[in-house]
Amino acid sequence: MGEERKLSRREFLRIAIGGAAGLLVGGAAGYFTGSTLTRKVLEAEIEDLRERALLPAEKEVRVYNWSEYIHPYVLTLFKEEYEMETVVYDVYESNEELRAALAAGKDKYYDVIFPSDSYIPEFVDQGWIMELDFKKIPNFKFISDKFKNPPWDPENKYSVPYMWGSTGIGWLSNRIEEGVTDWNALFEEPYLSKYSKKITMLCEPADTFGAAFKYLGYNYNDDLGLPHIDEALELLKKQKPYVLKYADATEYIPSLANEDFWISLAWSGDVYVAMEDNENVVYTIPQSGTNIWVDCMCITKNAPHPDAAHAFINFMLRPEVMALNTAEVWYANPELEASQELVSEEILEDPGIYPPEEVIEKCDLSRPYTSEELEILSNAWAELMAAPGVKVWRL
Ligand code: N2P
Repeated sequence: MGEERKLSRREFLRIAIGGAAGLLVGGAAGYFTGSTLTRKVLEAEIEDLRERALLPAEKEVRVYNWSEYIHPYVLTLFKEEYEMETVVYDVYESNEELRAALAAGKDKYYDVIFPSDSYIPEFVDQGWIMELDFKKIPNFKFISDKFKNPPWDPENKYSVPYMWGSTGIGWLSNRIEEGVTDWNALFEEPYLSKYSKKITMLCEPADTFGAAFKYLGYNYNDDLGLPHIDEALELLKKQKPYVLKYADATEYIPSLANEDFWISLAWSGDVYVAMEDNENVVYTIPQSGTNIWVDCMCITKNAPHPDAAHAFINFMLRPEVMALNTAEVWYANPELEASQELVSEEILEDPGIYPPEEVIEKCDLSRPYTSEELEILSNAWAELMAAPGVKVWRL
């Protein structure tokens, strides 16, 4: 499966990109072969979008996104089509890293950022993100209704959804003989002793604690109050001696693929990226459920290039661009009607990427965190990091 998947995907991307300056017209029409859309329909739609494209006077945009979260060619396309002189694109690994950067003044440097759902209210409170001008984002109409007015931005003023997914377990089928079906694989024997120092958790505090909450039978997005936070901290401290690392995507994608990590708490699409290089990599949504999250696009309140930032978000919402990004990063996008016929069946039908209703029902959807909760989480995380156990001795 791995080799076949790899070839067909690479082939597809080659075709999609082949159109070069023809954007997703010539090239993507090849990619979309087999879909119900004809080339003509697609061309007409793209022309229509082009006509209404709002060309900003600003010639630069600075984007700060998660690692492994865009098709790189999308940046080239944007730069060409919007006649940008400079597109700065930097990456981070967690919401905590993003928060720290903004707190250190990077809100005055970057234009577009991609916070996760739960963090948006705090970013508004801190004055880090602006109210969006939806007149400049006409492509918002492509977002499915179920992703509009979410609990973390009830009037849809500050954010636009980008990709959604789950937090689950990436593991190696050739190494873990018992297989992995649920959270016990991260917290119980025989897994801990047998796979000691082959287990990794996420560098994102909310996810590592969320996994512990879920294993303990609480909501993944527990209210972060006592006594649950202490219980989760105790569990994570006990687990820590068996943990190799609290890893980020830049680490766990290659390390699952090269079999340095055997069981990793990880984000769905990233594990599929690792699968491209190793067919033993598996992604499992734990049977007892997990978190379904939505990452969003926002513009910093002090953005140096607000018009270019709006144009960039609008460009990212084009169904063709959404589909191209989904094909690259293996995450589901929120344009369930508009972009789905452009997404390959292989992705649409994969329950680890677009989970079926009965799986989603067992999961906890993200909810907004208050600043106080984030403070509690950050203290608990600091205590976990200070606890003994993670050092690996090598001769
Ligand atoms: C991208 C990971 C983003 C998912 N590599 C985290 N919400």
